[in-house]
Formats: sequence, C-alpha cells, structure tokens
Amino acid sequence: MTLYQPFLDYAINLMQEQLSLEPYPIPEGFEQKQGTMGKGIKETTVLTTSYAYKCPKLRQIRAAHVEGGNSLQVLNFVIFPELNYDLPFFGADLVTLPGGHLIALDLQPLFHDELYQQKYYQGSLLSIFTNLSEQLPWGGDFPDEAKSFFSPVFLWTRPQQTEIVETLVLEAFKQYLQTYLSYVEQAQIVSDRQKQLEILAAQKRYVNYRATKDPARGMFTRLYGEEWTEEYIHGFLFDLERQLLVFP
Ligand code: DBV
Repeated sequence: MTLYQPFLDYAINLMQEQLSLEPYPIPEGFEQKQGTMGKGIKETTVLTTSYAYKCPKLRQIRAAHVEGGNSLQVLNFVIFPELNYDLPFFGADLVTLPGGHLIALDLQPLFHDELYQQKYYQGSLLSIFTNLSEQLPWGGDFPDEAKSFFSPVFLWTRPQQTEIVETLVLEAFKQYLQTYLSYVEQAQIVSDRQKQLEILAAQKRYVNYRATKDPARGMFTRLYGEEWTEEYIHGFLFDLERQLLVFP
C-alpha cells in the first residue's frame, strides 16, 4: 500500500456512494504506464495509473497516481464540472519527492466576486480550513500568476513527517471532498447565456494555465518521453480544449 492509495480509495468509494458515476474514457496507452528512474542500484520502476469518471454534473473526474518507491509518490486528482454549473474545481496535488512532501488542496474558484465567495467559501469549509492551517506549516511561495486560481481555503503545506500526511492531510482531503460533494448535490443548472459564457471562459483559463504550467511535465518527460507526456497532458489530464473541438 503506497502513501496516497488510501486517498484514492476513499475518494472513489465516497463518489460511488454519492454520485451516479460512469466511466470516462482514458485514451489508449494512458491507463497505465511504466518507466524507470535512476541508474544502477538506484534504478526504480515508476508506475503511473490513470482513473477517470463522470456523472451528470461533473464533466470529468480524473486522477493520476504515480508510484515509484518511498521517495516518489504523487496523486493528482482534479474534478472538472460541466460547463453549465458554476461549481469550483476540486483540486488535489499530493506530491512526495526525495526532498519531502508537498500538499496542495483546494476547491479552485471560477470567479472571485463576493457572491461566489459567500456561496462556496464561508461556513463549515472555512472553519475546517482555519483549524487545519493552524496545525500545518505554510508551503511557502508559489508563482504569482497561480494566485487567481486558488481560493481562501487553499491548503498549501510541506509537512516534514510522513505521519502528518497519513493523518491530518488525509483527514483534510476527506473533509474537502465531502464538502465538495455536498456542493455538487446542491448545484443548480445555470441557464443564463451570459453566465454560461463566463463559466466557459473561466474553465478554459484554468485548464490552459494548468496544461501550460504543469509542474509534473519534467518528471513525466524524463520517465516516459516528450510525445507521451504532451499527449497525456492535453489529451487526458487537461482535456477541455480537445473535448470542445469534438463536442463544440
Ligand atoms: N501537478 C499537476 C499534475 C501532476 C502534478 C497533473 C500528475 O498539476 C504533480 C501530476 N506537482 C506535481 C509534481 C510537483 C508539483 C508541484 C511532480 C513537483 C515538481 C518539482 O518540484 O519537480 C500546485 N504543485 C507543485 C507546486 C505547486 C503545485 C504550487 C510547486 C511549484 C512548482 O514546482 O511549480 N496545483 C499546483 C498548481 C496549481 C494547482 C501550480 C495551479 C492551479 O492546482
């Protein structure tokens, strides 16, 4: 059992209980990919497994799970809502490298106005965040240009101990996902044409940013080559633009 498997298992179980999950297609060759890192006795096998689902309100629910021994573990899990809901994205970037753990967890906003803040970032989520952020060290600087993609409950930390990941961070992940699923349940269709266009623009901006700046690009390129990596990023991990070409 690797470090982030309990996160993945919890998420899939909870979603199966609460959503009408259906499979979302994973392009051929991307379901599972094996590569190696390091040389000689340090050589380790690195396995990347992809998961993808959808349900009526959520266009794509997808995860990439990278398993490469104790010093390389990643779970990147993002939920992309349908374009006629103003729901935030669920975003989790759980990363363990030789240098330590890096945790980013958020319900990433489409908009920044007062009403949107009140709708999604007040109430129980804010107290969950306040409580957790008191117990976890701040993760430090991140790119300025990324700031508009995070919310007031952005949990960003680099825990020193693995045990913190297994306990506090897992608990945070569960609470954020539960909160997100309650928002999904309550979400109402947006039928205003202007608002729909604003949602589309905000979703594109987010996806284009993440595809362009994907911090895993270097790792994947070293492991599996450039062609595989670019296709994985644009054809699976952040596929909105491709999907819009097929279903405009
Ligand atoms: N990050 C992804 C995907 C990953 C992934 C799809 C499948 O978006 C992994 C894998 N994130 C990953 C790895 C690293 C990070 C780092 C491997 C380490 C990179 C390295 O040090 O070599 C949040 N993730 C980071 C960092 C941030 C985030 C701020 C550190 C800064 C950096 O190295 O660039 N999550 C990330 C982010 C957004 C987000 C920038 C923006 C909206 O949601």
